[in-house]
Amino acid sequence: MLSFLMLNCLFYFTKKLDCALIYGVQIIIGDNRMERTFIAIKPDGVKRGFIGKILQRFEDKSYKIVALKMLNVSMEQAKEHYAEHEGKPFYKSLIEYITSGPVVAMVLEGENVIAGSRHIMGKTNPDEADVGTIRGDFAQVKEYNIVHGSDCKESAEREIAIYFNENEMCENYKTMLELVMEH
Ligand code: RTP
Ligand code: MG
Repeated sequence: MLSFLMLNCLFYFTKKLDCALIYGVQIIIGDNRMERTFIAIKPDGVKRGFIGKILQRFEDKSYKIVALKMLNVSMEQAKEHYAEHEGKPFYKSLIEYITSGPVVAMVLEGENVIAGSRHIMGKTNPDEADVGTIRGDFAQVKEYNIVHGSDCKESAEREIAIYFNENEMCENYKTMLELVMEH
């Protein structure tokens, strides 16, 4: 048991430091890997007509859509969302970009959905994103990379709270995957 815990801690501490502790604690307290994440189709994705195609990628993976809406991101929401990037050279244009048109915001639920959905999205820079990922297939430049996804559990909880109220969560249904896994 002790070596199992140590192995997990070692693994998670090689990941991004800001998320390592949270994942480590999750394993130690024996939580399963069901998570929620915040995903947004950014204004360029909406304007280019890719809402359906992007949603399809996440639905194909059978992640459960727990909340979904289209909205204009307010300046306040944008600044709160991207607070970690304040002061960086691209911060101003990032805020302008995310408030430049509607986004489609959603909460997805599933096993390891935070890392899994970022895998589906691909790397930040579309030049480096694998073919088959959303960014690899639909984007060319880092500043217009079409989709956002939380990068760790702490970010997911924070971002979901910026965009959704508790009463907007629709969890009272079962996906086909949930039904299949009952047997
Ligand atoms: P996101 O938060 O939007 O899901 O993207 P990410 O985690 O893959 O990347 P992050 O480092 O959090 O950057 C947030 C967004 O800022 C823009 N960016 N521009 N010009 C640049 O060097 C630069 N770096 C980042 C991108 O739109 C990126 O998605
Ligand atoms: Mg990010």
